[in-house]
Amino acid sequence: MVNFPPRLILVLGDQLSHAIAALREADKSRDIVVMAEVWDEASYVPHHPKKIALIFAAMRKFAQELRNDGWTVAYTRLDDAQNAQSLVGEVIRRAAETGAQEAIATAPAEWRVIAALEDCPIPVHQFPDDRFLCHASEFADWAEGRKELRMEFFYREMRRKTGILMAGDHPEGGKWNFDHDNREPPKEGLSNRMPPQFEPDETVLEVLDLVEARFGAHFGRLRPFWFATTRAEALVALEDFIQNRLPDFGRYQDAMVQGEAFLNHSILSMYLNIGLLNWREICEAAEAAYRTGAAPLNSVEGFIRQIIGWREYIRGIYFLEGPDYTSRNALGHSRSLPAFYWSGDTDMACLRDAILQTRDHAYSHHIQRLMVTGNFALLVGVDPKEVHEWYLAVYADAFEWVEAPNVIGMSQFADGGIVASKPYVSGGNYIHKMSNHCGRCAYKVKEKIGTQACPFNALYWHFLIRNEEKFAKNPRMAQMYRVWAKMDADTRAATLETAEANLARLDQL
Ligand code: FAD
Ligand code: DLZ
Repeated sequence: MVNFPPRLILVLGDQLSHAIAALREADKSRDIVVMAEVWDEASYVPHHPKKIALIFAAMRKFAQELRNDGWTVAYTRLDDAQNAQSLVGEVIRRAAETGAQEAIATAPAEWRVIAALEDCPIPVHQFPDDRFLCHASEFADWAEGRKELRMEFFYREMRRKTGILMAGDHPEGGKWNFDHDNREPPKEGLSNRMPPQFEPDETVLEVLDLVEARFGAHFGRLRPFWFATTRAEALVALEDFIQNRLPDFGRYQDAMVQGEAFLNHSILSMYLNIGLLNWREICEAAEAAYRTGAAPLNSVEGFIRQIIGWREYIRGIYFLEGPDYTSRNALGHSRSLPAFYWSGDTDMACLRDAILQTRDHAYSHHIQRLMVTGNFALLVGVDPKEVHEWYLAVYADAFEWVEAPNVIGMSQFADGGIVASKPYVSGGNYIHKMSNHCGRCAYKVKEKIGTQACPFNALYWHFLIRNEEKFAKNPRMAQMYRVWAKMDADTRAATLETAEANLARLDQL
């Protein structure tokens, strides 16, 4: 009988699914699963300590599940003496140790890691990651020949493809999109429905000590740590969302409440992105809640759209646009990220709250990311690469494939309008309408001019005026330029002066 050498089956920290392609390609009786906590991955940006702890703890537990299931697993801990501290280094080391001459991987979700595996001296066969609904090539076919890549049309294709929320050939309820009924301001007393909090077990406690010792200087609080770190726990988190927060998800999707980080959001992105949950079971659970009358259609449709619409669309854009996407800077912005993004030390209440929640939970919700931290960075003209690196570091769910199109494209308009048909910018009024921050802020949202005025107000006009050539002809923005034209000359001059003063103050920070 011929004895074939083992092959190495590489499983990365965001590939913790038993149905992952590389495991399907493997032979349990012959191959060796390789998993490694490595310095290179833990430090290419200063990840939030909670994010590193989530990934390491979930990796250790997944490795144990694989062993229980009969796999041979070569697992490297960060502090192991022999650790080569890079993914490729670990493949080379394990190959030398076991006699393996080739490796199998599920294609990584990041250009940087794909390129590293392609350059590995041990051949690494990369199999498509089929945990997504839409393969990159299917997205490219959809995009081919279209003048604009609008998410809404892509989403309808995904509804048809999956049959989710369909009534035969028609969308359930007669409409594809129920946002008209969504996005209400917070009602008085709207507060957190806390997601379930999981008591750290021995594995988690060990990881927390390691992360504290090695990454304690990174921005972000490690403790208390209550994230799910196994699929079983993530399923509990899913069930909790469906029962307790989904019914009002649509209504309060865009609401912001001081000190309340979670509201009606699912807090599932981090589990979905590392493979503990999959899109299908999440969407089926949400659809079942609608079919049984436990949640209304506006919430369920709005939620499902985020997952089979936005999430898949964003991934399609990342792979369509290629590795240079993170270097795009269509508006030529060059300001450094204000230092308070790393401390929360600002007297603007909305920014402070979003940044402190980020520090405490490695989480803030979509509207805080888009219309508070993202909006401010765009209005003041921060270099989009710096904005991208901040978002990639500070959120537990941040992996480049999903973070970059949201930041470079949706939030900073640095891709020139591929993801967003117009820049997501606003003055203080939007934040005032959707939150209770302004009543607790050092600035006055109703004032536009002077040192007491909410900085978002004058900065908003400054942004529009300095980019007039680019946006005045955009039909979705023309109205704002008409409003500006109708203001008297003194008000316009004072507004721009206020904005300049705000920008000068930022330079002194
Ligand atoms: P919910 O509000 O409950 O939404 C449900 C699910 O829909 C999420 O879990 C997520 O999987 C998906 N989803 C919703 N919106 C998007 C979107 N725009 N793109 C992709 N998936 C989406 N999401 C990440 O997963 N990782 C990131 O690094 C990330 N960075 C972002 C940066 C910016 C500037 C912006 C504007 C958005 C970003 N998002 C990112 C999208 C979105 O903000 C998060 O997915 C969401 O806040 C996660 O919280 P949740 O699980 O409670 O989501
Ligand atoms: C994000 C991350 C971190 C912090 N650490 C590791 C690690 O030590 N080992 C590992 O296999 N993966 C890690 N990851 C996830 C990888 O960076 C991820 O696979 C790539 O970003 C591709 O999405």
